[in-house]
Amino acid sequence: MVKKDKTINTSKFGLNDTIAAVSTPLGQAGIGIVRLSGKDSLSIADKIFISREKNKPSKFKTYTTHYGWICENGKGKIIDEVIMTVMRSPKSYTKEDIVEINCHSGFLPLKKILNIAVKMGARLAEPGEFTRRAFINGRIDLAQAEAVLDIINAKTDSALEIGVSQLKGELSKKIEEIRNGLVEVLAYLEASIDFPEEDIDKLSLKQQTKHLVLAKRNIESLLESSEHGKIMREGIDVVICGKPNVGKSSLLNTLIKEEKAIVTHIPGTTRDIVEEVINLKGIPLRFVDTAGIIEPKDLVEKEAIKRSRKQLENCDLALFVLDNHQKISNQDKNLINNLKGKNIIFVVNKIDLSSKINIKTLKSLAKNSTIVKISALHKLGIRDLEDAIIKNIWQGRFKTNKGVFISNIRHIQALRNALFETDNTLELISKKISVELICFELTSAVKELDSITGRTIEKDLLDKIFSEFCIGK
Ligand SMILES: Nc1nc2c(ncn2[C@@H]2O[C@H](COP(=O)(O)OP(=O)(O)OP(=O)(O)O)[C@@H](O)[C@H]2O)c(=O)[nH]1
Ligand SMILES: [Mg+2]
Repeated sequence: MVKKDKTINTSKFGLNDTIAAVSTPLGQAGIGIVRLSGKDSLSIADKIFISREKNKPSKFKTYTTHYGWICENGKGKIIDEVIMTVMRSPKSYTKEDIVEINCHSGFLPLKKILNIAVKMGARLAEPGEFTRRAFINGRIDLAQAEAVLDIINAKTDSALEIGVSQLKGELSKKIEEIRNGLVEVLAYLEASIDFPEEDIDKLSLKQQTKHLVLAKRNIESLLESSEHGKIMREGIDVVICGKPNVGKSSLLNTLIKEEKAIVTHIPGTTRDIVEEVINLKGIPLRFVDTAGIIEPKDLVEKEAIKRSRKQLENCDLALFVLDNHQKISNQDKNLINNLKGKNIIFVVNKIDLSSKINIKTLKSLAKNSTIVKISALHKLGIRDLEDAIIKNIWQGRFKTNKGVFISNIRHIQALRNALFETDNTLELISKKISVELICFELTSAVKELDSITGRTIEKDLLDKIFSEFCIGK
C-alpha cells in the first residue's frame, strides 16, 4: 500500500463532514441504495431509522444488516421499509463509518431518504467523493482509485480484468518495485552530497548502473504492455475493403449478426461508411464496411471512394475481400499494391460458387498475410476468419508482463517521462557529471512514478480524476 506524502493536502472538501448520496441509478428498480460516510453516519442513522429489533444503529455490530423503517424524525411518518447495513471505521470502503440504506428504488423514496439524511446533518457528496476518501484515508492509492472507474466503465471482459488487477494493487506493486530501485541510488547519492566526509556504505558505480538499468527495463516493459492494455480497453478498427460486389457488406452483416448494410447484386451498392462495434473474445472490434474501390463514374462514387480510402489509411487491420468466382484482375492487383505496408487479411468470399480465382497468384500477392476462405452468404468459414483476426491482433504485440497492463493515458505519459529521466540519469552517471544534476534527474523520475500511485500529486489533477466518477461512488 502506498503511503501519501503528508505535506500534500489532497482534500478538496472537508473530511470532517459526513457525506451522503444515492449510490444506485436514480430510477425505478428493485433496490436503491443511499450511502452515508463520515463520523456522524451512525448518529444520523440513529435519528432516522427504527429497527424491528428496537436497537439503535450506533449499537449495531460492523458488517451486520438490520430490517426496519426510515422515518421522518425517528418516529414520525414512515417513508420506506429498508435494510440497513453498518460498516464501522476503519474497515470500510472509505475507512470511515459507513451506513448503507437499501430501500425500494423509486425516485421518491431515494430522494426523501437522502433529504432526511441531509436534514439530520449530512452533506451531499461530490462525484467520486467516497472513493476520494478511500484514497485520502490511505485505503487505496490513486492507481487503485482509478481502477474503480475503469471497472465501472468496462465494456469487455478483458477491460474488466485489467481494472480488477489494478484495484488489487498489482500495478502499484510494480511501480513501487521500480521506485525502490531508483530511490536506493538517489538516497546514496544524496547522502554522499550531504555527508561527503562520512563513511557511507558505498554503492559502486556498477551497482548504481545496475539498479537504474533494471528500473529502465521494467518501465519499458510496462510501456510495452500499454498497447495490449489499450487494445483490450479501446479495441481496434477493422476496415472491410475490396472491389465492388465481392461481398463486403454481406461479410459485415455476417460478422455483426445483423442486416445493417444494404446488400444487392448491383455493383456500387455501398456509398456511405457503415460501421458497427462487436465484442470478439473480449476485444471491441469496430468493423467498417466501405464502398468498393474502382474508377469513379460520378461525383457520388468519387466521394464514396475518398471516404473508403480515408478509413483504410487510419485502420488497424484491413480485410481485403476477393470473389472466389472471379479471376484476380489488374484492378485487384492495383488495390493490393496500394495497401502496401498495411496490416491485411485476405478474404476469399463466395466459396459456395465454383472457384475461378488463382490461389497461387493470390499467395504471391499476399506475401506473408493470412488468406481465409469464406462464404458470407452461407456463413461458411466465419469462425476461421474470426480466429485469424484475433491471432493477427496479438501477433508480435503480445508481451507478457505477469498480468500487469497499463491502459490509462495518464499512467503511460508518466512512465514515458520517468523513462526519459532514467535514461538521462544513466547518461549523466556514465559521463560523471555533477552529482547534484544526477539527483535532480533521478528525483524527477521518482516524482513521475509517484504521480501514478498518488504519493505526490497536484491537487488540480486529483480534482480532475475524481470529477469523472459518478455521484455516490
Ligand atoms: N453466392 C454467394 N453470393 C454472395 C456471397 N456473399 C455475397 N454474395 C452476393 O454478392 C452480391 C454483392 O454483395 P454485397 O455484400 O452487396 O457486396 P459489396 O462488396 O458490399 O458490394 P458494393 O457495396 O457494391 O461494393 C449480392 O448479391 C450478395 O448476395 C457468397 O458468399 N456467396
Ligand atoms: Mg457493399
